[in-house]
Amino acid sequence: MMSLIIVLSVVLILAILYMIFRVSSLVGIAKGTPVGKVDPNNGIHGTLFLVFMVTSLVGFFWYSFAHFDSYTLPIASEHGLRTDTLFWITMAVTVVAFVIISIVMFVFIFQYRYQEGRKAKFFPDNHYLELAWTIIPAIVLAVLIFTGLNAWNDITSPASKEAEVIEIVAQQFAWTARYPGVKDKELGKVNYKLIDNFGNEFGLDLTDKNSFDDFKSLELHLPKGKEILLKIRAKDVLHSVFLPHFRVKMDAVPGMPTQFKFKVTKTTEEMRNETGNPNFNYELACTEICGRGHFSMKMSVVVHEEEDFEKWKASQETWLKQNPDYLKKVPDALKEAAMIKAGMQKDPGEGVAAVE
Ligand SMILES: [Cu+2]
Repeated sequence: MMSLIIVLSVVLILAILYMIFRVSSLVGIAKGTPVGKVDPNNGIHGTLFLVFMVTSLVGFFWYSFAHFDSYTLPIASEHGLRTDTLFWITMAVTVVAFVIISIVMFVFIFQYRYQEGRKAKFFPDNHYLELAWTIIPAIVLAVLIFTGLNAWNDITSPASKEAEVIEIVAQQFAWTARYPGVKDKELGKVNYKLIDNFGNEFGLDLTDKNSFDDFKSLELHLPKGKEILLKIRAKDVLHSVFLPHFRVKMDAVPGMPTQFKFKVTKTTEEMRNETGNPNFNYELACTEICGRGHFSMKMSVVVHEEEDFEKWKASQETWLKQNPDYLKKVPDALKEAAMIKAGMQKDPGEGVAAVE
């Protein structure tokens, strides 16, 4: 009902504007102004177009340079350098085209404005001109697209075997990370049908022995200088993983796991020194409008040197240890192994200095 009223009001307003226009032209005719006569302010309009061109171009360049630091973040990943270079090359090419087109457009409006007694020149076509404005953009675009495609193919190529695999799970409105654990370094199997309200938010399949030492984290910890493979999934609606400093962006799609591999080049500490901001923290943000709480969907990211990262991992409690009720889901034959692997029971083979 409300939208019908809005549509009707818009139609009415348009009709009223049209009537005002009609009335003013009729008044003009009644006053004796000849129809089709060029507005005496034509020259002023032409000049105003030039003024608009100069102020907006100056404003565009001033803003782009003066506020450069507020819209470009420092890069902290290997592929980020490459994508940023491509981005700035594309930007340079398009800005040159934009400036030329703007100048030609507005200068022509001014230069060829109506002047009494001037006749237009008949200029049907020019093959050389048409070839030039077809072939030059075609070559430039092909070079941009193929270098971009090449970079994209490298960035999305399979990760190496040594990559640090981390799972990131999106849901309205939080991120949860799952690490494969320090014992087997393999993520346990998951099944969405096993997700419940009591603690199994990952849908961890406890019949798979790789799941015993998996652990959960509400902060994303990453090692510097090591390839990282983020395995991404969503539990409800579309979300999007965005790690702006690493130039990582990948949608999290329910029912369709995605992934992104990258290598971080600066630890949180190094970034604090570089930016001169002792409170600097990397962050992961959701860049898909996923509901009312979308704005709050972020996660802190901590980048360590590799050995500190290993220490951090070793200090984490396994998911199974935090949710001991789920031991009953582990097949009887695997229970003891599960308790040892989850750090709930000492490994008899390892002696006194074992887990815990
Ligand atoms: Cu989201």
